[in-house]
Amino acid sequence: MKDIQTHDRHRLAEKIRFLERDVIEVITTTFLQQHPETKELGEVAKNHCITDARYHLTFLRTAIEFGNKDTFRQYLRWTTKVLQTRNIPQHVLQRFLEHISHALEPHLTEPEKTVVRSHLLETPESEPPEPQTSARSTTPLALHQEVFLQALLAGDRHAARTIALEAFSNTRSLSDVYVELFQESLYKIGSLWEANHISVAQEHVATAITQYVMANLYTCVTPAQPSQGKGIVTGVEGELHQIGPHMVADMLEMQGWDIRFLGVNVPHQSILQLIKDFRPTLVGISATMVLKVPTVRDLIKDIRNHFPPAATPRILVGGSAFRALPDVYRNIGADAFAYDLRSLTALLP
Ligand code: B12
Repeated sequence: MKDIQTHDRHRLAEKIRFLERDVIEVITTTFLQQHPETKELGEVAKNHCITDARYHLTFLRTAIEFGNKDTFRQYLRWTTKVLQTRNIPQHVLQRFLEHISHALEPHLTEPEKTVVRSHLLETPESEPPEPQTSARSTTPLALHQEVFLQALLAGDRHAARTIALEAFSNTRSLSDVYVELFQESLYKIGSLWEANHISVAQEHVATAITQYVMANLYTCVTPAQPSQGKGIVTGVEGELHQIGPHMVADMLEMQGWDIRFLGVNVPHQSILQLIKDFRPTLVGISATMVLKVPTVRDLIKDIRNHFPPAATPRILVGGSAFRALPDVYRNIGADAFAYDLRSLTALLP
């Protein structure tokens, strides 16, 4: 983004955050007035407007803050698809984005308006996003993957467990089973939900089954004796995606790290306290939602402010948010980023 400097981007992102509440109110009122057909839906339509506007604004300011318009484009492609599969035509989204632009513009300078318009008013491409994948189609576990996904869709946790144990006995590699079976199947589950082919309940069932199978599978391996040092793995406040960091914690433990896995949505003060008490040399932070990247940045800043450089652990970040923004880890003060479990292994001593 050439039209605005880095510090101006931060200021604009902050301004959007500050204006959020008022802008949401203006957009909701205008949108509902201009679409009288939504009247019969009453409060439901209003609540949808509020939620959508909050999402659009949050993704907008995050993309602006990190100077990465592609993430907003990707978000719009995703939103377009979710709406289309629910019979909401693309022009409704476009009108909605125009309302956001109009509501923001009176508060913006000319260069800021240009940036906001360039994000909001470019027609979102309607083709579906590329499915996230890191497994090659020729992977030795391709067939297992196919059937594991079917077991998740069928809600059959016993079948899923059997398939995973079988895959493990073939490969003897926990990271292969984690990535090729669990991760890839969950990415597909996400795409199916996005396309409205499965319900939220089915997505939850698939997640719960995967967690059950992971726990079962982990009893089949013997972690190495702790020899690498201490580490903690955590998700930031507001982040609910737990399986990725769980895998990272398991993998580090397998490789001889003494690990404390905190789960996700952890208050930052508690993370800082644990670092103080446990004194890890490694901290892994996970974020799935791009809009959580600023929260990761704040946590890293707090860690660096709280501990002198010699006592500061090495900070690794990962998760889908960073897969979408692979260079951002440097700007937010992390030491390294790992794309998945295999690249994590490559980063470690
Ligand atoms: C399961 C799931 C949920 C569950 C999570 C439950 C749980 N206990 O974890 C629940 C229902 C809570 C959920 C909620 C939401 N979700 Co969700 N979810 C998913 C789903 C289907 C799977 C996530 C997953 O486990 N992936 C598998 C793991 C293994 O992959 P991973 O996290 O990328 O981890 C790997 C690497 O990234 C890396 N890694 C991860 N962390 C770390 C950390 C470190 C330090 C390192 C080094 C590496 C590393 O290693 C891992 C192994 O290789 C995804 C689909 C997807 N594409 O991921 C959607 C998805 C992420 N969710 C999505 C959405 C929209 C939401 C909600 C907003 C939905 C809603 N309307 O409420 C909320 C947001 C909640 C929040 N505030 O965080 C979207 C995000 C779209 C976007 N553009 O950002 C996705 C992509 C679905 C989709 N295709 O539309 N979700």
